[in-house]
Amino acid sequence: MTALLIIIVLVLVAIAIWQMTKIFELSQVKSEKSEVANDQDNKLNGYLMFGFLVFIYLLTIFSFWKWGDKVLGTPASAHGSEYDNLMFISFALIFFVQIITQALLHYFAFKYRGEKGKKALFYADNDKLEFIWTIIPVITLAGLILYGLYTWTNLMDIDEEEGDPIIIELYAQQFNWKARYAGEDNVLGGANVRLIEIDKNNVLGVDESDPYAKDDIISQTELHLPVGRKVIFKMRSQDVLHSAYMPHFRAQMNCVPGMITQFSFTPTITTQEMRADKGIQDKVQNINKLRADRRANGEDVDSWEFDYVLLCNKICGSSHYNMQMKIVVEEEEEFNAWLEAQQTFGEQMAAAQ
Ligand SMILES: [Cu+2]
Repeated sequence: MTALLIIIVLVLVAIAIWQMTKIFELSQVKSEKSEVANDQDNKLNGYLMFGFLVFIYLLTIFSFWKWGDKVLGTPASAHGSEYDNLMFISFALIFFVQIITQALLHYFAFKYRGEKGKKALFYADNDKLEFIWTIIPVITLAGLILYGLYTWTNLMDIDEEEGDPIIIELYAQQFNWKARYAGEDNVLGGANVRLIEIDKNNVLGVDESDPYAKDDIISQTELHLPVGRKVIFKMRSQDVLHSAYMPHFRAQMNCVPGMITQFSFTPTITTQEMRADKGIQDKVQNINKLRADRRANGEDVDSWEFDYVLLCNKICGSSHYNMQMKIVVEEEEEFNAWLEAQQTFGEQMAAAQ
């Protein structure tokens, strides 16, 4: 109610100001001031446009200098550099065209500013010019789109028969992730939200009667991946749209309630190796410096060590910002040892009886 009253008062004040300026204008004796721009006005506006051009160029240079290092660093998956190339070429092209067209736009606005006695030339059309400025964008955009499609089909490698992939389910719910490994048979058991039984800790709704489900392994805290082996992720969502985002691996796929979406990649750099990466080390140092400052102010924050991370990249509710899971990429033997130590779904259900 108070908000409504405040809005009404603000609207009334705005109307009052508007009416007062009108009265003020009417009361002015007609002077030299004309609504029509003269040569001097046009010249001033031309220079102001040049000023704006310089401003956007300086802003661009400043942004590169200040935030240029905030881009994603070394890609940690096999398709990562292909993805980065596509991104870089698209950006470079947009940047190049933007620099040239902005300069031309502002220059011509200045050159053909209004001047007394100068009359605009009536120029109906020019087929040749129109052809040129249509065909160049058509070819460029078609090239970019084809290159994008080629990259996409190349990295959408979800063929289960090829390259001995390991099958992992990513299960999204407000506001956490769970991972289910397909186990020894490398086949995920059936699952359905209707089969969720909290009493038995069957939080993913895995079908107990499905023989494929017995050896499945559910991890609630960490996602372990073996380096150099293709992983096929099958994503499910329990409630709303989520998006499984693994920035270091250049991977993202929506998780949609009622259907299974897929994405696959091959991790190429272990967590240990990535911790030694120059870009990552700089980032860690910078964050730990900020945290040390906060500690000095009496805040209780630990220093940070780099880990790969699975994030949610769809605004899915109030705790969306904290919907994440640690990813550990390790050598195949370490991975197998970790997997070995986990309880299978069958064991978990037997223990819950
Ligand atoms: Cu989410």
